[in-house]
Formats: sequence, structure tokens, C-alpha cells
Amino acid sequence: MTNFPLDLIRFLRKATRVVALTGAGVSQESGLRTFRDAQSGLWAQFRPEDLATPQAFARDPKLVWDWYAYRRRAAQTAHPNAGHFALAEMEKKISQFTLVTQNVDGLHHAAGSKNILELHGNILSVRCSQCGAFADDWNEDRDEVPHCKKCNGLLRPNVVWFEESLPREQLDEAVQATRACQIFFSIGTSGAVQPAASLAHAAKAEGAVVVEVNAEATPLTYKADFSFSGKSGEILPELVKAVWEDQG
Ligand code: BV8
Ligand code: ZN
Repeated sequence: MTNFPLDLIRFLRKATRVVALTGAGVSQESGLRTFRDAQSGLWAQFRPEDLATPQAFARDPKLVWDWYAYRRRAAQTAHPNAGHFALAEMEKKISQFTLVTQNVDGLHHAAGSKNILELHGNILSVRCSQCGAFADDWNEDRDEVPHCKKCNGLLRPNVVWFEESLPREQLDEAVQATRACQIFFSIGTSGAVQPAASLAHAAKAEGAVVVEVNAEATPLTYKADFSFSGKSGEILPELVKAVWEDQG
């Protein structure tokens, strides 16, 4: 059982503008591998950062397509965990709550969160690498990467690869909410990937209270006002209970 400092509990009870940035650690208890976790089986020989790039797709579209098809199936069979549900609960208690996620697994939507900014796209959706048209169905033919029905271009996952720009609107909205927030949560992320990792520091610079929930220390830990080391699926429900259910 985590004990939460009284001033954090009071801050949260009064807060009207909160941002939560999440990373792969939030989905770890749903059985999805984090980005830094070693890969297994067929994919053990590859590092994610070597597959999640336009160059990798250009070099071997089938390998990259299959990696995403494997991860899409894992995301489709995964269920939100108590950490996802706690964030959906928090959103109901705070008038302006923005969930900024680096995750592409769609589990925050599945848990009922509404105001979500997906900075790195969503693995469940697929678009054409040539004309950009979204595909609502495609045959998972084992032998070749599916093609666009409109222009016959190769289909690709609708995620942001390394060295690709983040979706302008989502990033602008995330920066705006970060600049205006009173409390900024950084949850389940190693803070290794930019520009998402810069948001916590921008919040701190604007005077927000920064709260980290992570299984291990990160470059943010020493700067955070509050840092809780452990599993988000355990800590977040306890925090929601301490702030909104145990109200004396
Ligand atoms: C960009 C989608 C502008 C795909 C992802 C050189 C040239 C160009 C760019 C760069 C460059 N050098 C650096 C950059 C910037 C680059 C970058 O940051 N590189 C890093 C590796 C140094 N960024 C980009 O390229 C971005 N675009 O900058 O555009 C531009 C344009 C053109 C030219 C130049 C610049 C695009 C970044 C987006 C990449 N796409 N995902 C896919 O999923 O396949 S990023 C990927 O990493 C995932 O989204 C993941 O979420 C994200 C971050 O990782 P984390 O979520 O933090 O996951 P991680 O495993 O690291 O950590 C998990 C943490 O959870 C751990 O700390 C663990 O302890 C903790 N944990 C585990 N279990 C639990 C837990 N915590 C709590 N509870 C638990 N149960
Ligand atoms: Zn097309």
C-alpha cells in the first residue's frame, strides 16, 4: 500500500487542469511488452527502434508489416488493466483532464478515457504508405504486404516511426495542455523518446507539480515533485481511492 503525501492529495482534490503522459509501462500489466523490454521468439533478434523506422519498411516491408501484425494481434487480445481504468476515473473527477499517450495499443480508449491525444498513432489502424488513404479492411495474406485499394501502394501501420513527425494537431494540443496544467503526471515511460519526453520538463518550467509513477528511476525522477516507484496498475487505483474515495 503506497502512502501518498497529504499535500499531493490536497492538490489533486483542488486541481482543475491535469495532464497525464503515459508510456508502454502502463500497458505492461495488460501483458504487452514495453518498448525497452527485450523482444521474444521470432523478434528476439531485432531492436524495436530498428524496425519502427521508414528505412526498415523501405528495406523489408514484409518484415516490418509482420512485426506490426504480431503486435496488433497482441493489442487486440489485451485488456485494459487497473491503471488504465484509474486514469479514466481520474478524468471524471477533474474538469480539464488531458491524457497524452505514447502508446499505440488503444487500451486507454478501451478503458473509457475520452480526452486522449495519441502522439505516436494507433497500431489498430492502417493507412496507405503512398496516398495516405486509411484501409478499413485488408487480407492478412501470409505472403505479401497488403496493397491499397485506391492506388495499390503498400499498406502500413498508422503509427509514427522514428524520424517521422508527430501528428501536428495532437502535439500542439498536448503542448498547450502541458503549459496550462497545474499537475503533470508522467506514468510508465522511460522518458527516452522525444518530443514526448520534453513535456514533463515544459510543465515543470511553467510551475506545474510533476508526479512520476514508474517501475524504475528515469531522468525525470530527480526533477519530479513526487515520484512513486512501482506498478502503475497498483499505484494509480490506490491514488484515486486516497484522493476521491477516502475523502474524510
Ligand atoms: C521526431 C510508435 C521530428 C511506433 C514510437 C535523429 C534523427 C531524427 C530524430 C531523432 C534523432 N535522434 C533523436 C531523435 C528523436 C527521436 C527519438 O526520440 N529517438 C530516441 C530513440 C533517442 N524521435 C523521433 O524520431 C520522433 N520524431 O523527432 O520528428 C524529426 C523529423 C525528421 C527528422 C528529425 C526529427 C518520433 C518518435 C516516435 C517513435 N515511435 N512508437 C511503434 O510503437 O512501433 S516511440 C516508442 O517509444 C513507443 O511509442 C513507446 O511508447 C515510446 C517511448 O517508450 P516508453 O513508452 O517510455 O517505453 P519504454 O519501454 O522506454 O519505458 C517503459 C517504462 O515503463 C520503463 O521505464 C519501465 O521501467 C516502466 N514500466 C514497466 N512496467 C511498468 C512500468 N511502469 C509502471 N508500471 C509498470 N507495470
Ligand atoms: Zn493508396
